[in-house]
Parts: sequence; structure tokens; C-alpha cells
Amino acid sequence: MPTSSNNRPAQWDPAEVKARLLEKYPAKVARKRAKQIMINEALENTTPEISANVRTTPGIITMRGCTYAGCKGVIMGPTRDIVNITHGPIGCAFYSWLTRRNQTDAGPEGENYMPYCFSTDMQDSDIIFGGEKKLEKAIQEAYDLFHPKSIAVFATCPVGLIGDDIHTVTRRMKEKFGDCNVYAFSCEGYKGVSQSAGHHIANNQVFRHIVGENDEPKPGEFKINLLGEYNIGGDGFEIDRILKKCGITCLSTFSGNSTYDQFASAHQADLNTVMCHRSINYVADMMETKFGIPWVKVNFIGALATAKSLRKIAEYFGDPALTDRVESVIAEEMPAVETAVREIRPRTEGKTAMLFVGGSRAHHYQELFKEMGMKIISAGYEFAHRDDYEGRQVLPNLTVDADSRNIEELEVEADASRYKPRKAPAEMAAMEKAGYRFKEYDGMIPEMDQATLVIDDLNQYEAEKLVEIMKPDIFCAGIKEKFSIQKLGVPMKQLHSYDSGGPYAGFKGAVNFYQEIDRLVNSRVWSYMKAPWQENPQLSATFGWE
Ligand code: CFM
Repeated sequence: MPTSSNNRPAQWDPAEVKARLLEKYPAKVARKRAKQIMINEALENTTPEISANVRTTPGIITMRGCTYAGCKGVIMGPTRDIVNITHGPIGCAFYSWLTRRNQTDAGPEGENYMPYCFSTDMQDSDIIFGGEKKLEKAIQEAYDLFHPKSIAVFATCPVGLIGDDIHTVTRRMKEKFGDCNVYAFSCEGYKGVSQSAGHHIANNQVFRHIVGENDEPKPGEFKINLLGEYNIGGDGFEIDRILKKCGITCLSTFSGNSTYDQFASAHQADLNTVMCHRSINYVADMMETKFGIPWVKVNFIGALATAKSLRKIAEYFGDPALTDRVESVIAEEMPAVETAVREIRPRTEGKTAMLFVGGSRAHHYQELFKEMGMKIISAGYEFAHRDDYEGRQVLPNLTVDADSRNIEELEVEADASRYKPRKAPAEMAAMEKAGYRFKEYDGMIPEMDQATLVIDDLNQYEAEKLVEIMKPDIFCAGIKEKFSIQKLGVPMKQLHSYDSGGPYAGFKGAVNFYQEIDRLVNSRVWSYMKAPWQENPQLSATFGWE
């Protein structure tokens, strides 16, 4: 029999857990972190607010990434036919090169630059004398070698510090080539408090330079875009399979398995569906203002969530044949999911999980764990904003600080020739009255149980403490946390890169996930690992010179 989860301290008091997480900090740090550690339903104070999207205290080992990572890695990385050149030292390019496991197919023309790593490889002398000439040469070389439709340039920290004018260089090269769209991103790593700023910088430029460029009509019925899906471990392939089966045309995905032309034609869709709210919700807003495309929040992580999202799309189009097709696809796909749940759930029921991932997965993956009967005892985002925790109703009250002011807000107006409201305002109002929700997201907190701990920007120290105190059956985060947590005798699943697994989206993905988690939480190997405090609770040490 697999060991049950009963061998953990009977119950913990969330206020005490919080106090223990904070006890080692200097007073000022403890005060700041206290606002980022929330006992759900605000049992300990009167404001249910969580502090988010604020700077990490220097010296704390954060889980976050940098702004360049958010721009080059997250948003632009998954697009296969744009040559992405990192202007900077080689390390920035090397470590943002496919480690996220965003997949692509090569497409009919086979134009796929994702396996390449392009960088200007800046040296000391470039930092001293300037890197613009080197950048120009690199753009020329990429053009001569590949003749791509588009070349994107990404600034790393030193580029901003020395003041290379990357936008002038790219503008000049674009004019020179004539048949290649060249543009740059001022996404220096330090630009924001996390990768979230990089998403914004990337999306603004995609919106400004690409979306709406191609008016040639795209074939297909029930045209949607899928915003905020990045095809990690093949998730996008599974979602595409399901959409196709339903007869829904996905014109473009931002940006998993995408192409330049998909972005350029995205304004032809009749509905925008938003998967990762954090990384892209503002693009959905801008597309609504400029082109008249409404948007809805969807989630394809979790079989039931997938079914719900498909129904939401069908309801929007209000076409009986589409509705029937969606229902028959759900009816066809669900039995395999139900069989898997029936088999696995007796082994996973009641087990506990913690999720600390990015800006949306810590929420979305709770669906899959719930389907397995597991409990989420603590969760948090690395870099999400308050609306991702508490819901979009907080948006009007968000404080704009110096860091967020750093990120450009585009002024968007209705496009003179392309703006076309997809539904009359009266029709949308009637749908809303009947319970249909446009541009809504309630965030993670309302769906979590009372007295669970919601922690923003968890760090290495707190992660280990939490595991030590609460002993979850599984901990989900990223590669930086993986081995330190496993050394504590707790299985760790990467929910960024999926380790080597996936897809976990859609119906088939759900089954993959159940099987993987079942294996992890029921493996006996973890019980053979003793953490240092278990072997010797009084572990003590002296300095070498004592
Ligand atoms: Fe959105 Fe993402 Fe995420 Fe994100 Fe990311 Fe990612 Fe993530 Mo890693 S776009 S916020 S910046 S869902 S790379 S595919 S897994 S931190 S939770």
C-alpha cells in the first residue's frame, strides 16, 4: 500500500506558519514580506489585499526572472519565423535558448529559427566604445543568411547602461532591406521588478509593429485567437487538436507555435480568448479598442476547465451546429479522463500540494489537482499583479509606482478602416445580463480554501521553511527550486518546463498529469530521504576559526 499523507503534523495554524516564515528576518524586511504573505480570507487583518508586483528585497534569493527573460524568452521566444537577436553578452542569449521547452512545428515552409541562438556576443571593448556597429553587422549577417520576414533585437542590461540606440539601428536596417520588418525591444533586465515588465514591453511592440499588418482574408469559421498560451511541452498542440475537432478556427496563438503572419492577421478574429491573464490581458483590451474584438478568459488546464472553456466559446458564437459539435467532442473525450480519474483518485485523494509558479499557473493547475481530489495548502505567484490574485475589480485601485511607470502604456484608438464591433453593444449587454462574462477574471484567491497561505514572490529560504513546517505531498515550482526541495524528501514537479513531460493541457494532457502526479506522490523513494533536521534536530555548527 502506498503511504498515506497522515504522517504529517496533524494541523498547522496558518498564523503560526506565517510567523515562523518571518521570524528570522530583520524588522523592515519582515514588515514588507508580511504584506506578501496572506492567510486566505484575511483572517488576521481587515484588508484582504496582497502586496504584489513590488521589488524583491536585495539579498533575498527570489524565484523571479528578469525583464529580458519575459520579453525575449516568454513572449517572443515561441515564435518560429522571427530571427531573435540578443544584443548583449553571450550568457543572456545562451540561457534564454529553449530551456523553457516551448515547442513548435516547422510549418509548411520549414522556416524555423528556434533551434538557433543569435547574439551579438558583446565584449569589453563593445561596452566601452559602443555596440551599435556590431549590432548592425549582426542584423545584416542574419538577413544575408536567412532572408527572414522579420528580425527582432533584444536589449540586455549593459545595452541600456551604455545607451546604444537600438531603435535607430533597427529602423535604419528595416528601411535598407525593404522586405524585412526589423524592430527592437528596450527590455533591459533591470527595466521592471520581474519578467512581467518584459511581457508588456514585448506585447506593446508586437501590437505596434505587427498586429493588423495583413488584411488578406483568412479562411475558416468561428475565428478566435488564443492569447497567453505558449505551447510548453506541447500544450498548444493538444489545444489545437481539440479546437480543430470542434470546428473552431484558431487564427493565431500569442505566442505558442506561432508565426509572424499569425500576429499580422490576428485582427481578423471574432473573439479573443485569454489563457494566461498575467502576460497578455492588456493586448486583449487594446485589440478590443482598436479592432472591436471582445475577449473572454478561458483555461485549458484541467479537463473540466477545458470543457467549460469550449462551451464558453460556443456560447459566444451562438451557433447551434457549433454547440452540438462542442458537446459531442466533450462527450467523446471525457470517458478516457473519467477512467483515469477513477483509477488514480483513490491513491491521490486528500494529498496536499503547494504551487509557486509565475503569474498564472499557480492558479490554473489547482484545477488538475482538484480533479484528483488533492488539496492546495499554499500557493503563490512569482510576479503576478494584484488582479491575478484578487480579480480584475481591483484594477482601478492599483497604485502606479515608479517601476510600473517605467513601462510604456500605448495610447490606442479605434482603427479607421479595421474597427468593426463583432457584436452590437445591446447584444453583448443581453449576454452579460444572462450571465455571460466578458473581460472578467476573478483571480486565484477566491478559489482557494479558507486558511490556506497565499504567498507572493516566495523565496528560497521561505520555500524550504514552508516545506519543513507543512510537509506537502508535492511541491510545484521551477528548476531553481527543484533539487533543494527534493533534498528535503518531498517530490517536486516543475510546472514551468514540465521537467521532460507534457502536454498537460486539454483532455489528453489532464490524463498525462494525473499519471505523473500519481507516480510522484506515491513513490516510496521519498520516504528513504531524511532531511538534516529529521536526522539530527539539534544540528549545530561552529565556525572554522572557533
Ligand atoms: Fe503566463 Fe506562462 Fe505563467 Fe508567464 Fe513564465 Fe511560463 Fe510561468 Mo515559467 S507566460 S505567467 S512568464 S503562464 S515561463 S508559459 S511557466 S513563469 S506561470
